[in-house]
Amino acid sequence: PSALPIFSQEEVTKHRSLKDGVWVTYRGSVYDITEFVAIHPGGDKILLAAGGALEPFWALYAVHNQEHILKILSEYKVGELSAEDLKKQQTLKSSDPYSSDPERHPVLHINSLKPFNAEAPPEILSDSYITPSAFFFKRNHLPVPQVDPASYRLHVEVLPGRVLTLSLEELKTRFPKHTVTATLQCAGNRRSEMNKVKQVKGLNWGIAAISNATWGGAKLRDVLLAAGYEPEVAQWARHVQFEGLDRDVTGTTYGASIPINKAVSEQGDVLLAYEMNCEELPADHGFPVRVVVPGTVGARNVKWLGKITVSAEESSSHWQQNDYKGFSPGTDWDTVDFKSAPAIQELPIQSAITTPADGAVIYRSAEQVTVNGYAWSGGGREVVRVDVSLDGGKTWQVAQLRSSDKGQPDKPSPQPGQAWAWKLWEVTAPLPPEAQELEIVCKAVDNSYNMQPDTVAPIWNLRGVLSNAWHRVKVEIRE
Ligand code: HEM
Ligand code: MTE
Ligand code: MO
Repeated sequence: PSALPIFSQEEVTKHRSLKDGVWVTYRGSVYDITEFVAIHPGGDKILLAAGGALEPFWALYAVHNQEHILKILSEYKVGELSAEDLKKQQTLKSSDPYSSDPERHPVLHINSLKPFNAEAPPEILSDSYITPSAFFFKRNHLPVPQVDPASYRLHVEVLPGRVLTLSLEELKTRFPKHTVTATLQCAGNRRSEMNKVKQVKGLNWGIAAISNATWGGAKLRDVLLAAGYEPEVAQWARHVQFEGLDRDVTGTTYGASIPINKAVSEQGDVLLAYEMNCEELPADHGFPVRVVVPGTVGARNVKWLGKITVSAEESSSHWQQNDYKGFSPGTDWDTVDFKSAPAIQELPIQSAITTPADGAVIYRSAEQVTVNGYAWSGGGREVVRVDVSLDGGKTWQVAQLRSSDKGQPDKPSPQPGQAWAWKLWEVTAPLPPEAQELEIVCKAVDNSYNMQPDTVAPIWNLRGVLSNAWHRVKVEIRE
């Protein structure tokens, strides 16, 4: 029984601004979250719920249905909602915006169901050079939009007010089709390792928020040229903005942008992809059209693409401005200034061990151990070496790299600056005679001689992005 006051809905609704205070209700309780608004990781969207119920918003942004978030909320409790008003709320039950999401393979490890975020078990990842679409990681911020391919239109605005509109058929027939094999990695890949240092905010990704596919589509460069991109535009243009067709409750779409140079460069290989692994793009990966920006963080590879705009400014979207940025380990939510850091574009060098799994057991009678993994670097930089240690980093050996499936001949080397796809690697070594445990470590080197940092703590950041320290797994040796 709480000693807190009882409020009517009318009273709660009076608190809809920072000036009058921001109140919300949740499951019959009333919260004054005025102080929390400025430090909310999801930005000022939170104000949409001001004066009303959180439930319909949290049905859409179901990332909130977690213990630690309910705990934050509980700190702001100021009272109870009157029984009569609570009953009225319950008759307003909203329908589930995720009810038309596609089916997914049950083998995926789900990090969040609504929106759907999932990754493959690591051992599946290194079993094929091209990740089958069903096992390709899925990272959605919103419900999957249902797009009718017949009425689909892509709007391309190069000069203000002059819009080229393309149907799916026109995109496929008016422009030559290119295929590019490119690895996509979420900025949050391996975030769970940062969580072990100190809690960060974000989905708890393991090592498989990275996958490799062959994408087919029109070159963004060709489409921009057809839409009127010319030297005069190059004088003022700095960015290309993309808008998705997935929307939140206010109708705001997912959005991001990339630098214009990447978009128009012949060597940039940016695609408006309508095929993934030789099939039509699956619903989860952006059907009917997505942007593929090789070498660039997943967040800029906008799915369910609706609009392209050439601009002097970056995208103003939440995900470009107030998320997907890196900060010092000394910066926390009370001191962070998102304007002070650039948006992540190219990603740093990365590698991880896919097998054996952490905690696996190897029997002495096996005499040897085989270690598998992946390695990739952003910006088209090629992975040139992976070092593997079985003793926590004291001694090292060089892994064998491949850019194809096991037993298949390697692909020809990419041009410098166009190494968009990962390499898989493998080491087989005798078990050290005395050891009862192995601490297996890997680290990769790219052709700029960029290397991974050895530990996580010095690269910890409040959002848990860019997690690329040496990957370590412990394995027990049993007699
Ligand atoms: C993210 C707390 C209300 C929209 C988050 C996160 C926290 C949080 C802790 C980070 C989650 C994570 O990534 O692990 C809260 C609390 C709320 C509240 C305590 C109420 C008092 C709202 C409302 C909205 C909203 C009402 C929308 C109208 C979002 C969005 C994100 C977010 C869009 C980012 C999700 C993403 O990364 O894709 N919130 N939130 N939040 N929140 Fe809230
Ligand atoms: N595009 C739209 N329209 N909506 C999204 O939520 N998520 C982005 C990007 N493009 C997203 C999007 C993020 S953060 C990543 S990591 C990649 O898509 C994931 O692509 P995938 O689901 O095909 O692996
Ligand atoms: Mo992402």
